[in-house]
Amino acid sequence: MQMASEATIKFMYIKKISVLLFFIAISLSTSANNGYDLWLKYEKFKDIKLISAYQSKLKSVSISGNSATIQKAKEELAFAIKGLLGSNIKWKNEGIENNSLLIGTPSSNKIIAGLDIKELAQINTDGFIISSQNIKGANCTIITANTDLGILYGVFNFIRLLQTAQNIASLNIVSSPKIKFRMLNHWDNLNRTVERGYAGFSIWDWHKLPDYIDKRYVDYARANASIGINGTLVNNVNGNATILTKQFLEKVAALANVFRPYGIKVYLSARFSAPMEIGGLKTADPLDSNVRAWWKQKTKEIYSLIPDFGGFVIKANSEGQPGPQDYQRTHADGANMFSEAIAPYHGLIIWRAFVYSQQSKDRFKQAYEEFIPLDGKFNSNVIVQVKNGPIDFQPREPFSPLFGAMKKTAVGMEFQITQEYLGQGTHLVYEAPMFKEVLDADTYQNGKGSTVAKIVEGNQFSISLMAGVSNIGNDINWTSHPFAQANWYAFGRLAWDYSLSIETIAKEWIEQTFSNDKEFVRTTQNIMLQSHETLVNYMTPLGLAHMMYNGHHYGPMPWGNTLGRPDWNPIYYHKADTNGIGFDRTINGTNALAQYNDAVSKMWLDSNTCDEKYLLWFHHVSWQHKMKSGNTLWEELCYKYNIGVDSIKKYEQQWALQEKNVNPEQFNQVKQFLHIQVKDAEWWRDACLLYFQTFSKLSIPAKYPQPTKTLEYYKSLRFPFAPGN
Ligand code: BDP
Repeated sequence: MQMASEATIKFMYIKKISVLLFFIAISLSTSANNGYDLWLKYEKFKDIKLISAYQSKLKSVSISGNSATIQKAKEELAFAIKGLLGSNIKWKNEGIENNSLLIGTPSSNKIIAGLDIKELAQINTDGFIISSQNIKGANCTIITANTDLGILYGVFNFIRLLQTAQNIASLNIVSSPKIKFRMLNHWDNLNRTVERGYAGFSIWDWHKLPDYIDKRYVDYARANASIGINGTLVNNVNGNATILTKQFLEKVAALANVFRPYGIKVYLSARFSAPMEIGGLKTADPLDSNVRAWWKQKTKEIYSLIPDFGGFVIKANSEGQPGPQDYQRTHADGANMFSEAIAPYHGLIIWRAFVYSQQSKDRFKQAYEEFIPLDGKFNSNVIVQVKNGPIDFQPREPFSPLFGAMKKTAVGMEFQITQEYLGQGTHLVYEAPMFKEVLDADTYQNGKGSTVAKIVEGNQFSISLMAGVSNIGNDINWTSHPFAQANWYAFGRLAWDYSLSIETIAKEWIEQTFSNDKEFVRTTQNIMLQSHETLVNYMTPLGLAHMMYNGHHYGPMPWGNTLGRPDWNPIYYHKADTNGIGFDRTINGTNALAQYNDAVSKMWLDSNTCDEKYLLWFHHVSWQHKMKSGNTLWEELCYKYNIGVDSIKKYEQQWALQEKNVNPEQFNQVKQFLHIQVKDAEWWRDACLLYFQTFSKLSIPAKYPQPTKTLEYYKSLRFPFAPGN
């Protein structure tokens, strides 16, 4: 073998090094752009004037208090300033200086106490105040609150002002969350699969816990605290009793330790039959004294490991889960058993109202029918968690009639952030308009203006709750679709303050996540604001619902009629026949409309005046039914499906022009996802119209593209390993 010359070896060595450097450079330049940092990106401003304007207002910073929470606030601020302005904070211990930032509660900071700020009485324990003050001739900005957690929230809010390039010279922000418990619900299994999760596996690495603490847990807590989320249910509502064993509780305790400084409490889903499965009892009857004693003991054990444990979430007698009805007891009997066990520790019992059985003629009505008779029978530390709509997180649902109808029971909201029925991991859908539509809906239950949001805020109860089923997984960017991060963000912002506008939330998210470029923000915000209506148009227009594939729920299957229970089949929901389409929920049908206050049912009672968004939710109308546009129902359906497809195509074109404004990695990711979304929208349109055409016997107007494939083709599609199932 010929020996390589010294020069060749040197050359190869240099080549190797440069290849290595190239890869290091690539990974450094892209690591900041893979979406991991969420809306906490803290990238240095390009605008030098803005940097110096901020620097001149932040000559020094003092922060008082020495709790772990204050320490986190301090770290975050230093990290953000370093990133955004490229400079280190000059920390000051005492005294006042012109153009400084002063942070503390009146009890930790004498100067702030001396200001005697009246607004502190207006905010609750989590609220904060950010205001510009002149203290003894020095112009300062202060961040104050009644608690250290309020300070942390205030600091995150101050950082948001910087990220969104706000003027901080004259501030007067008084902010307090309207909802007390602002929670994420993770439907995460102990084997790390995530029910209805589309962003990889669970971020909880149970096997390595409690000894290995993934940095993700800290970043998860930072992200949640930054938007005010203060609770996390870490395991699936389809519970596994193993989470309640000592081995797993120690793992949960390790997570709780990470979250505590960020004000986030841990909750657990309690499997009703756990006393039998892990406790060796013969029954889980909630009135059995041994069962009650078992839960008391278990709760005591949990609090010994996690002193600030938030409470239990229970899915009972729903979709095969065990519950009190297995023993001829009521939901209230079940909930109150837990309530008694947790009362000494001031924890919360969250009892889900998502119940349905095949006995019911109309699944829409069942939760109301089961829970209204129990109103007033739940103990005061129990809150009933109700899904936003009466069925199950469909792209559009009218609000659940339970809101406002339960007068003597606290009722919380459950939204689904994960996009089970909204295109899953690949469709761009900004959910804030969907959340807001429900929150703003008037129930009329306590007179005009009793919006769902006000009912959830529930002033007469000491507990109020908004929960969102999480869309988080271990994908590098947490949520698969970069824009799905906006849904996590928007959920938190609305749980804090449901009066925030969807426009504001979208804008601030875009600015923090991508860029402050005005044109980019405008275009992207427009896409986001329209995206939900667009999805409704190409999936379930005019009040259609639940036409997704069996099981995994990806894609259209309006013909579905093979599952054992009628209410699991799409044909149960749309009821298409040769006469027409839609579910008659008037007095001629199931009369579900009667569950609403008269003022509401009046709006939806008549198929000629009913808001067309909800038409087929409440009426079975003929294919020739005259719509407000002058179209027949069939023509309107064709129009809606087509406008849905056209809108997505338009977003695809608009996004293609944004290359210069977004980092290449996320730009390309969104571009590819939009392409999938276009294809999926066409698939939805063609599959649904071809299928409904078998009943309407009408042709698709010639002005629209005609399907290029047959109905049989669409029926033959299978997705055996679709995620989240
Ligand atoms: C349905 C989901 C199912 C959940 C259920 C629930 O398909 O996976 O377990 O909701 O909320 O939407 O309990």
